[in-house]
Parts: sequence; C-alpha cells; structure tokens
Amino acid sequence: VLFRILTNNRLNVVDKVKDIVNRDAGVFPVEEPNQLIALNEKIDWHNYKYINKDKARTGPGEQGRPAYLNTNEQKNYDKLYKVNGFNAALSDKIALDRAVPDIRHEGCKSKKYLKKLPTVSVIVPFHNEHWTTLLRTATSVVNRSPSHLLKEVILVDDCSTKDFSRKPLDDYLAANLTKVRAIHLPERSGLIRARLAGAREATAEVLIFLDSHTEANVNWLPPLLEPIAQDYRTCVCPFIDVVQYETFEYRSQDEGARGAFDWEFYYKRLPLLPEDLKHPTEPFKSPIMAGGLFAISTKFFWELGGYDEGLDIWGGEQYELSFKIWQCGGQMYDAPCSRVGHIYRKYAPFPNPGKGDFVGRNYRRVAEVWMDEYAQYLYNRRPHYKNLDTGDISKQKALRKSLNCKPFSWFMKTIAFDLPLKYPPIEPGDFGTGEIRNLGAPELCVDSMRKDRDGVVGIQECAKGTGKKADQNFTLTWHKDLRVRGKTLCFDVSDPNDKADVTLYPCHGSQGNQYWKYNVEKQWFVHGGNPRCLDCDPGKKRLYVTTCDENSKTQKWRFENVNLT
Ligand code: UD2
Ligand code: MN
Repeated sequence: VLFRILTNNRLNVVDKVKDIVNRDAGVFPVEEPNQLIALNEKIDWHNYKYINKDKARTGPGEQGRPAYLNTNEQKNYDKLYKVNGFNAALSDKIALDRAVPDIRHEGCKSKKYLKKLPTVSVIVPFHNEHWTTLLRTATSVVNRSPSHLLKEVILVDDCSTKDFSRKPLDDYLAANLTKVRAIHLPERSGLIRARLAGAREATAEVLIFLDSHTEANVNWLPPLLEPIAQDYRTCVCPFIDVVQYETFEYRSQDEGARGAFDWEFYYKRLPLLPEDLKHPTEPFKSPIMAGGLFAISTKFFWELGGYDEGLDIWGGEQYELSFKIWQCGGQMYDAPCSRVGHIYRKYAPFPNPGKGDFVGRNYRRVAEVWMDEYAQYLYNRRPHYKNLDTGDISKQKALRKSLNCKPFSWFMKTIAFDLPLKYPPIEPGDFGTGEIRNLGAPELCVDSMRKDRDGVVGIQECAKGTGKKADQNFTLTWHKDLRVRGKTLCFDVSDPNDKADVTLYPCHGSQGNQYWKYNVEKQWFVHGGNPRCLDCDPGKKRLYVTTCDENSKTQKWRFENVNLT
C-alpha cells in the first residue's frame, strides 16, 4: 500500500494521514486503506456527449441568445408579465432543455474533480412559479447532473394558486422527469419553511437549494461537491448568472465577488482578495451567500438546526445561515467553475399575504440572535425595527450557545474584515449641505427643477426666507455624491463632451459619474476622475460641467454649510 501511495500519488504520506483524519470527521464512508488512492483520484466529469449535442441546438433562446416574441405571440405578454415579473410568454417559446453558453473561465474546462463525490438532493421551493420556468429549472438539473450523483429533485409547492401547480404538475413529472417529484404544502409557508420541508424529505448526503427560475450550466455539480467531500462543514455557492427577464439572454453578472451586506441589510458585494485573483478557478471564501443557490452537507445543515423556522415568507434567511455557518465552525465558498443562471425579476409580483412587515421582523430576529452589539447599527438606520415583535427566539439563542458559536465581532474582524471600509457602520458626516449659490450671478442657485430620474437640473433665482425651496437644498455626502435633499437622486454626468448637462439618477454610491468634490479654497464643484468644473450660463439659465478655469467667475459657488473637519 505504501508503495502505491508513494509512486502513484503526489501527496506525501503525512498529507494522506491528515486526509484520513479529516475524512474521519466527515459524513462520507471512510474507505479501507487499500482504497486510499481511489479516494483521492480525480477525473474529468464533463459529459461530452451531452455538451456536443447542446452545441448543435438552434432555435429561440438557444445558446443563451436573446429571444423575442413576434407580433402574433404578443397577446399573452402583458397578462403573463404582470403575474410573474418577467417575460413568461417568451419563456413558453423557448425549449425546456435549451442549451446555455459555457461561459466558465477557460481553466474550468480542463479541471478534474474527485472521482468519489457525495450524492445530492436538489430542493426547489416555489410559490406560483410560471410553468415553463419551473420545468426548465428541473430539466436543466436532471440533464446536466451525473445521474448517479443526483438522487432526487424535490419541488416544494408553497401553496401555489395557479391551476397547473398540483395534479398537472404531478402528472407531468411522473411521465417526463422521474427523478423529480413535487410536495404540496397545505398552507402558504414562505420560502424558508418550504426549503425546510424539502430538506426533511431529502435522502442524499448533500442538499442543494435552487430558486424555481434557474438553469444549471455545464458540469455545475462537481465544483459544488468537492469542497464538501473534503470537509463536511462546508457550504458552496455557484456563480449566479443572469437570465435577463425580458429576453432570456444568459450572461454573467461580473467576474465574481464576495458576498456582503450594508447596514440596511441590502445584499452587497465586496471585491475579490488578491489571493483569490491568483487562482481564478478555485473556490474562494465568501462572507455572505446571495441566498437562493447553494450546496451544503445534509449533516452540517441539520447540525446548524436548518433555518430558523420563525423566519416568514421571504428575506433574511441568507444572513441567518451565513452567520451561522461562519460563527459556528463552518466555512463558505463561492465556486467559479459552477454556474447557474437565475431570472432576477423586474419586480416581485406577489401581493403581501396579509403579514405586515415580515422582512423587518425576519431581519430583527436574525440581528437579535446573531449580531450582538452590531445589531444597533441596523436599528440606527431602521429605528422602527425596535418596535417589531420578533416572536420567541429562545430556541435560536439556545442553539447558538449549545454549538458554542463565536461572537459576531469575530465574524466581522476575521471574515468580513473589509466590509466596514465600503459600508461603514457609522456613516461619517456630510461634507456640506444647503444652498449652492453662484458667485458670477449671485442671485442664482442650483435648482433640481422638480425633476425626477433622468431629468436635467439647472439654475433658478435663489429662494428666500426660512421656508427655502426644497429644490435648492443639496447634500455632498461622504460617498462623494451630491444628493437632492430628502431624495435618493444624485447629480450625474455621463456625457464626456464639453458643457455636458447634469442629470438626476438614483444614487449608486460608487462614485464614477456621480463623483463630486467641493474645493473650499477655489469654491469649485469638481466632477469626476477627469475633473471638470460645475459652471453655468446665467443668461440662458443653463447648468453644465466644463474645463476648470481659474479666471471664471461663474465656476465659483458658495456652498451654504461646509463641514471643515
Ligand atoms: C433572493 C434569493 C432568494 C432568497 C431571497 C431572500 C437568489 C438568486 N435569490 O431573492 O433565494 O434568498 O433573496 O429571502 O439568491 N418562494 C416561496 N414562497 C414564498 C416566496 C417565494 O416558495 O412565499 C420561492 C420562489 O418561488 C423562489 C424562491 O422562493 O423559488 C425565492 O424567491 P424569489 O425568487 O422571489 O427571491 P429573489 O430571487 O428575489
Ligand atoms: Mn429568485
């Protein structure tokens, strides 16, 4: 045996022994020593026969190309758009087993994975999902997974009211997709309890959760499973690609990023770390999952108590599970070589099922149980959370104690260490506020002109007296954007030409076209990385940006309150 280890394997004996010890802590059967080599053997998992068949496909939406309805197909467009929040009529025109483009990093195409990987149960909760997007999810999973690894796909019907959701669905699955079955919940339970219901039925070694409008891409499974095979206390997320809600075009979101949140609990992304960039096909650590798409070992999921059952309908569960995984001894990765497309809806079509602010209640539950003193930063921004009734959280607190989980400060300092740089828990003060008055024409002030998104802003007579005009009140924030007071609209210049208009656009907080500095000494408002100065034509009452000029009087502005500290 030793001879075989030394000759056939690059790992040395010490590594081998470590490997056995690690594996011993895991769920998967420990092999006899004479099978050591087989345990670490890696193989090419690609299904080339299927991949080549896919490559030959033509038709609407094939290869992930954008598709369109022709005029006589338009009749269902509005009706289906309204109830789904995406172009469901178009979905009906695209094959359930359409080919998607293989947009993985080139290095993924030759990557090998452990020959011995755990089995999988895929769990898909759905409430009123459209027929073809739901079935495309199931079809893509069945077709693009090695059949001996895929034990079952469980569609959890969260009490849908669309008429096909019960018997027609069961019949379709029985006739066409034998590995897929549906369970029907007797009452609307929300996505969290629906996932739990699916997980309770699941029989495989790994649970994979997907949204009900997704498409699994080429060889998606092995990269999700290998890190779990190596250490069962691991959760792995695929890269989530974008299936465009209007055309069903399949494209990537970006080059990958680490998951995070801001202090209003919006899901955010942090840049990859330098060492992640060095190995673009290797899984990298991610503080927070997006929520819908991930793989976790069944054993670890239940050790963590699954999800908090008190989380209702939608929202917050991605934070609960991510905090739990990290704080309670696990780890979470994003795997660049596993890709799954997801329809990011244009809007959520579901009416609130009469449950009030369930998102707020969920957030508060998660914050109270897991975030310690950091919960206050959320409450500072959303003071009403303090008045929401979380219900009983004693079970969650007891779980945290019994698992001996680390404090939130550990998570922030060790795992999400760069989050506060981008999303400071305490926002620094504004640089300046109030009226912006021109010095070349001192009776004129910058004015948002009652405009909305995409509107061009200008200059007007300065408002007088205490009840000053709201349209002449601006804030230069610590994000270095210039906001219309009380709105989330920012001064934005996208035109690179001289005398470019200033328009209003939703604030994105990442500078670029919305980057402004106030030069106190020169009294300039300087825009952008290629600096241009805010200027105006008092005669035509036009506001624009142009080359900065020391001699110009109309480029000088008095900003009412400037914070000099
Ligand atoms: C994101 C996640 C989603 C979930 C959510 C926060 C991704 C791509 N999506 O929003 O998985 O983490 O954030 O909670 O990461 N559903 C039910 N019952 C309900 C409501 C929804 O079964 O009462 C199903 C729904 O059909 C879908 C899944 O839950 O399969 C997620 O809902 P979504 O697609 O509306 O959430 P999304 O993608 O906006
Ligand atoms: Mn979704």
